[in-house]
Amino acid sequence: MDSTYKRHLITAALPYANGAVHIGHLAGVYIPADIYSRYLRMRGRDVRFICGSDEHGVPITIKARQQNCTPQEIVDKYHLIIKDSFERLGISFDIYSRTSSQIHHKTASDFFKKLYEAGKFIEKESEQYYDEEAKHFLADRYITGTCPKCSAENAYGDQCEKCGSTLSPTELINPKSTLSGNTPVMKKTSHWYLPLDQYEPWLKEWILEGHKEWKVNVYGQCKSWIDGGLQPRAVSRDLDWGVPVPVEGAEGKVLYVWFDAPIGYISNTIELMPDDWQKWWKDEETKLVHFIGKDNIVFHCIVFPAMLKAYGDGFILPENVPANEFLNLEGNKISTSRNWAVWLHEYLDEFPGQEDVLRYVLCANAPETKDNDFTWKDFQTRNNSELVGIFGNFVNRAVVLTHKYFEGEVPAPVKNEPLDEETLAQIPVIKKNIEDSLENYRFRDALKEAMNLARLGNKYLTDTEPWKVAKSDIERVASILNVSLQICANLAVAFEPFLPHTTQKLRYILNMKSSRWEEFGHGSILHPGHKINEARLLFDKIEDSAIDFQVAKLEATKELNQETSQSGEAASEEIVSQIAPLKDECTYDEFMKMDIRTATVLEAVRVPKTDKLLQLTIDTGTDTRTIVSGIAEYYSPEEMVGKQICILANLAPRKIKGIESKGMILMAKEENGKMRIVTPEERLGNGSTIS
Ligand code: B3M
Ligand code: ZN
Repeated sequence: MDSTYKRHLITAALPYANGAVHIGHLAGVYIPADIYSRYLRMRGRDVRFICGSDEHGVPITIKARQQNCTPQEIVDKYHLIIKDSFERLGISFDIYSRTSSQIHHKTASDFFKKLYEAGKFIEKESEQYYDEEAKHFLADRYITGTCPKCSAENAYGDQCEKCGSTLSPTELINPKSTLSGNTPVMKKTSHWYLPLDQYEPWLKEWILEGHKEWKVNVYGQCKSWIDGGLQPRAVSRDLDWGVPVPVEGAEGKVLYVWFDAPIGYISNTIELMPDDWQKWWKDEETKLVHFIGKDNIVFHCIVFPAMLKAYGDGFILPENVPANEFLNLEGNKISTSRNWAVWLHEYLDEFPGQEDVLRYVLCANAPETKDNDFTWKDFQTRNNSELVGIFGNFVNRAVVLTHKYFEGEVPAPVKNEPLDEETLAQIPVIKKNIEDSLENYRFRDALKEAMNLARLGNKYLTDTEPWKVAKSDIERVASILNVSLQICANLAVAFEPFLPHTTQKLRYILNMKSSRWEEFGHGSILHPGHKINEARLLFDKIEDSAIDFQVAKLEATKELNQETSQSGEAASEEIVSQIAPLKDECTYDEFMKMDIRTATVLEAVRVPKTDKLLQLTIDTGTDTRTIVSGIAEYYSPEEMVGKQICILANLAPRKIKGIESKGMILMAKEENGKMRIVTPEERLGNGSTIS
């Protein structure tokens, strides 16, 4: 245990506020960081767990343009969704703030200014693409063109999504600005750069010599960056969204998002402790640990430390950066743009009261040393066979039997046998293994050890069979249940960092006021005569139907992605289909009478004796209703379950084949007859209004 440190400052990567949080973020960063912070607090350490939304950067401005709103509106929306979903999952930040805050703008701006005035930057002029109509320099993502490697259309200035090549804007063939559609011109612009090359000797010493204990994937990436020769790194950008560069004549320029974002850790700390923050960031007796994903290693191990080093003033450096690899979903890379993800806020809505199941599965499968895969089948199996079948089953039997034979009071151990001591002697061993694993950022191993405690209890009860012994020897049963209840009480402590919702329930059942780490490991937490409460299930079985629904949702997404790419290909083959003539003009008021909303298909069946009709049960966000639709030729009932659709919600109800149908599904229909449902670009809440 790091008893040499007075304080522990834990940071978790600031999630971009241009989308929700998904299971990849949780497994990679937030669940391990929360387990570590909770554990340290239980050990009585002085901890601050810092995070907040990362609200600048080009992706946010692109999303704002796509959604025809401002970047501030985008970050306001997603900051709240992210913050709320973290709270519901039990991620115990001491502060979750945001980088569009005034305090962050001031902190980042002052940080830049100090380095600028100390001459720590170099200024370089370069030529960049400029859109003369939009009067805007173009960030890489604002330029598209033909990929020089695979000739795919619509490659971006930094990357071709088709062949995955990393590009630079000048490589694109026939570049176009996404702002005006025009061909951009090259224009001179100057920016400031942090000369990372000047910090190479120091970084070699600090990391390659001084932190050989860092995780192999982290140390290895740092070594290859340093051995590859560090280059000056831009710290400003031509953008109108971000922290303005605080230098005369720098209008239209902002701090590069990866310069300002890590300073967000500092500004969040200042916001949390305005008078006290300095000792957390400028005292060697503070241990600083950054929790991140592997794509952020260079920024947290090389760029940000170089910034702190350049700033001086006693800023401490990270003691460790235990970055995780990536989590895939059902064998494919998680992708927010293709909606191939399990979104935390959706999970919490669809699995109410099962927050800890997700925490458990994502910790058990965490990509700690290599990319790993999340499947819904494995999620169900781990819940049903491990949480329900072992942990929950053991606790339930111990508590029910204590009520059955001892009126809910912890019995004194009257008739002990060697097995009892042998079993209790296992507890401190398991505790030590958990401590070693947690203190070395091995969270999967720590969780496995905690689960071994539940297995120990479950096996002990099964082997001793108190329900049989009770017929002849109630004194023996007293000892067996005393041992079992001690193991239950130890579980309430051991699992606190991992499954906080569950241990809260378990403490209630055992009538335990708190769960202090130092109690863990003893065979006498609950004293004879201690009254426990009635049993209640810690975990619920997850049925196949719940898993089928989730898989169907993903299938619908996959199909939509395939269509989108196919229709993209079809378009590039210049297939011109007959297009229906426009209808007569309608007035704005006439259109506004239509109430068009999103909905999700819950059930779907064929209408008997018809070829074209499906009867759908849908959730409109305000009600569950039936719609009959002529799409059976294009979609099977199975395909429709889980799909998000758009409906005309206020169409007068009508009977179709004797079934009352309330509303109409929006379908796109080509003149050649092909029909496809219309669905939002990414899943929204049911009942979202479409205008
Ligand atoms: N906003 C998250 C990411 O790269 C990025 C982390 C910033 S931490 C200072 O996914
Ligand atoms: Zn390409």
